[in-house]
Amino acid sequence: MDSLQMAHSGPRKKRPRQMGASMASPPQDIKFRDLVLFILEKKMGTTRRAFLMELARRKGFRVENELSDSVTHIVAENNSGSDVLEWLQVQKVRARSQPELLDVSWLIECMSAGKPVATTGQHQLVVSVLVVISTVRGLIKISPYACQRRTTLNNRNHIFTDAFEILAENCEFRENEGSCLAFMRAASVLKSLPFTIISMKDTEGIPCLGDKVKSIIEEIIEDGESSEVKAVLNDERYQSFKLFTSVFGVGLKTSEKWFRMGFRTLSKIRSDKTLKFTRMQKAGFFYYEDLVSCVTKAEAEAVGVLVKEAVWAFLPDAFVTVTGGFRRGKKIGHDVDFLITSPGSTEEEEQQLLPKVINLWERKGLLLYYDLVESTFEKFKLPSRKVDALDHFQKCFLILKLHHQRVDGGKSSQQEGKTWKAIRVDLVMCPYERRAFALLGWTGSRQFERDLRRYATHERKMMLDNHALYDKTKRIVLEAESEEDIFAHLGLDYIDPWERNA
Ligand code: DCT
Ligand code: MG
Repeated sequence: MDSLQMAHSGPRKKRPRQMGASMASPPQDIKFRDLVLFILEKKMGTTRRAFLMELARRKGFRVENELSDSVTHIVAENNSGSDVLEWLQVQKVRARSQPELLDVSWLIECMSAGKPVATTGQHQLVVSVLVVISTVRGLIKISPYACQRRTTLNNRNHIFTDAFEILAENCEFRENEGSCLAFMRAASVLKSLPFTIISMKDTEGIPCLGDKVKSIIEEIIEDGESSEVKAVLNDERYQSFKLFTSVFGVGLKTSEKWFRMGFRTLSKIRSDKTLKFTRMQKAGFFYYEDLVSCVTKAEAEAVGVLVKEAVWAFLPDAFVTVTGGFRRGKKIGHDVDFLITSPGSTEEEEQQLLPKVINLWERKGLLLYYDLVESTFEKFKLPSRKVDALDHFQKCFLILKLHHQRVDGGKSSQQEGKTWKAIRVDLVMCPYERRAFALLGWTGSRQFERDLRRYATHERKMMLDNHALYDKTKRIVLEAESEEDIFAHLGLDYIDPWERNA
């Protein structure tokens, strides 16, 4: 282990001379003939490289001094897959068509084991599918996957993204999935740009911008607005669907029905005696004004206190984490989402928590609406193939009564008479060992999640959902203690929650 620690800690100041790179090592027995290693010096340094080469050879690995077409594994340190590829491209000698590109952590594990260990996503250097584009500020790299882009709330292209979000919504209302996705992807990539688009030249090379999207960008640059967006905003169907779906519990199907029946306003629908409403829709109408006015950060924090008080009354060791838009740093949201998990609970205690919490709030008169969805979670089930699959954890969709005095000590704006506001809250309860997957899934944004799953499927041959990650090539389920672990399994750079506003 001593030598390995040395491998970790880098070169010592007084290294014996025979460790130098120029020193040819004596021929040693090669035990593992299937592998031919090459260790990249770039960013690793001559001394450490020589040390690792020597060590690997002593353990029976074949290590080449120079790159050749017989090399099967290239080991690098502090380099991304793309860095290594860039380096390979300028070499005079070609490597064979597809050597594995691995992080030095793989070699160190091999040294520990005294034999080659299987390569996993943690070791593999990903050659990200980045497109390099030239801008006034120099070259920048943009991935077609939102999970490889850092998207903060600092959107420099609102004028375009607002337009594409309206067009996407209109396509959703018309159940035109393909176009909906194209507009959402365009909006998403534009949100991540570190500059504002001011001419068509700025759009060159940016992924996810098809001809249709580009023609709309061009029109907005020239005229300040898009005629298509204008038409949508004036469209009766769009306006009605937008209005109807703003009611909690009303989706596309109900909107379609009401629209076909000729309804155009909520007041007509509310007062119609022939219509039947679900329990959810009744609550949606009853608390409509409160629910359409967004939840502020201060209100979300006050709800957080309420949730923690209730949860900790029953499970003092539980972790209560705000997820959704507020975890991504948003200042407003349509609801407040929480993930709850408890390291020390039995399955039964876990299952009992949400009903107990609901019961407590009911007794305190804080529960305005609830819908408890029982868990359909199965431990051994593989992740879903669908990009938009619902998860299986036990969860609860609520409307809570939040007293103004609980927000900022009552300093916030108060309506005359009414001393509280109805707030939409989602609680999700997950088994402790799945918390990283649940947290990643419930933090969103939806576009970020979709692209994570798409990336896992198409670029890594893995399946990811809110419960688990499965490696189809190795046929193993990959465990994770944290979100960082999941990104590492996928070979992705870690993206912080506030950079997931795709
Ligand atoms: N999510 C999920 N499964 C669901 C619903 C949501 O995995 N059945 C994920 C996707 C985003 C995240 O949870 C939070 O969902 P929302 O609250 O709908 O979105 P938000 O990003 O929090 O936006 P808002 O501010 O509108 O609440
Ligand atoms: Mg939310």
